[in-house]
Amino acid sequence: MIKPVEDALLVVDVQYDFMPGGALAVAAGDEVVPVINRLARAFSHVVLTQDWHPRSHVSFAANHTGRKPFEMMTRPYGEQVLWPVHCVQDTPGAALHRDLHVPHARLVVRKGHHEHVDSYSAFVEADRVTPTGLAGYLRDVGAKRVWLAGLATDYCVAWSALDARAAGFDVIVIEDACRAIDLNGSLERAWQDMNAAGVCRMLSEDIVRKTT
Ligand code: VGL
Ligand code: ZN
Repeated sequence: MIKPVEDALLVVDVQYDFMPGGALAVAAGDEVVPVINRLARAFSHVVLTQDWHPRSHVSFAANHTGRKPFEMMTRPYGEQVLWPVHCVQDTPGAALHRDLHVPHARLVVRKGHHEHVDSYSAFVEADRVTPTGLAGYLRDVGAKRVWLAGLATDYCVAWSALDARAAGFDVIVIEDACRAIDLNGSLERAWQDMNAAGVCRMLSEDIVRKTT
């Protein structure tokens, strides 16, 4: 058997709807692209994620009469932020940024595909029990450490980082390879939760040298 690689880079939701001008724009979201391209060359094992919702998705404010984006709504699985319509399956907004160059990425995990449940995490859906299969995949291929980059720090990156810890991986969030939505203090809370869970924080320059 080929020796397994213990480090996997998880690149979260680098999709047009999260870019400036997109449906759920993350400020300076496009700035992560060159950083991730540089990082990815240092990893032989890269997994990408895509937020991938049906048009009828529970997380869209437009699917709830009288509700507006960024309001909260109680669902059977917990509190749900109502978002603008974003990352609808197979639309241009759901596509990965064309400048993301990770030709050796092995797996693309699409999440949030169940109509009635959201999934910020690439590991477990928002009902907190339905697995995506990613933990099993990473374990199966011998990964021990999960390094995270992408969008958004305080939602899909943070939830994925916490679930990766819960699944028993060492977890490092590469801070400058992420950008946040920061809704009502969500970024501060996300870092508190990640620190408490033992998620490490690093800068890309400590992993890869910046070359011109
Ligand atoms: C995300 C909100 C809704 C994310 C996805 O990628 O962080 N945030 N869907
Ligand atoms: Zn989403």
